[in-house]
Amino acid sequence: MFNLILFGPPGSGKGTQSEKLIEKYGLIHLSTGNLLREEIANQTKLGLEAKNFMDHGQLVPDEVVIGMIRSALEHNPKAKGFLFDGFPRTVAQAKALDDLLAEKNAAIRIVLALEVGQEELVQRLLHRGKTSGRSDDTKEEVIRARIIEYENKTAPVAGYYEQFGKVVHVKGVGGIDEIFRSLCQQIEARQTVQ
Ligand code: B4P
Repeated sequence: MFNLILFGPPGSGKGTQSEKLIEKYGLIHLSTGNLLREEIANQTKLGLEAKNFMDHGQLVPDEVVIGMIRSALEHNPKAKGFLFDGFPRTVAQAKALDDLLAEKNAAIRIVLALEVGQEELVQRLLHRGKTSGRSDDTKEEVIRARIIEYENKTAPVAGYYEQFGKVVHVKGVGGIDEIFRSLCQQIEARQTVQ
């Protein structure tokens, strides 16, 4: 099983690059952001609770997202690998993911960390907010709150995986295809995806 994490701040290109990577490598895409937005669209209890956090630029509680990932893993027993996008976002989530994968005798192979400067992130998300219909992309103060939440709670996740030598930093500024090629090189340098 080949499992990778696409890591980076909000707006760094995780969702954009995930679409291309899953197509190329036949991985199952698990985006906690997308899963949460589906819950909101379906007006479930979980979705209504999550919306409150997301609209304020805050992370949704760990137990909610860990539960969603557990269930997604259970629903895909034959997957040849997963691409985790926007998960884990806290060290507690990272440890829970390691435990869930260990139950399948699997592990995270590589963490690809996209590097993008803060002002570029804000501009990208404001731009997306004009068309995405996402309430968390329209207000600059919410976007900046998401970046602060990232620095405080999510950036330490890279340190967690660095102790196992799993993190590769990739420049996330430039053309989408150029960044995609850099990501593919790193994946292929690590292993062959079967
Ligand atoms: P996510 O859905 O994960 O949202 P994101 O980080 O904003 O998106 P992403 O990083 O994928 O966007 P992309 O750069 O591709 O999370 C939303 C919210 O859900 C969080 O704030 C949180 O509240 C909650 N949540 C999700 N997961 C959670 C978890 N595990 N724990 C707790 N809470 C959780 O795209 C951004 C824009 O940049 C696009 O318009 C794109 O076209 C553009 N772009 C991409 N690459 C570019 C490039 N190279 N050049 C120029 N523009 C580019």
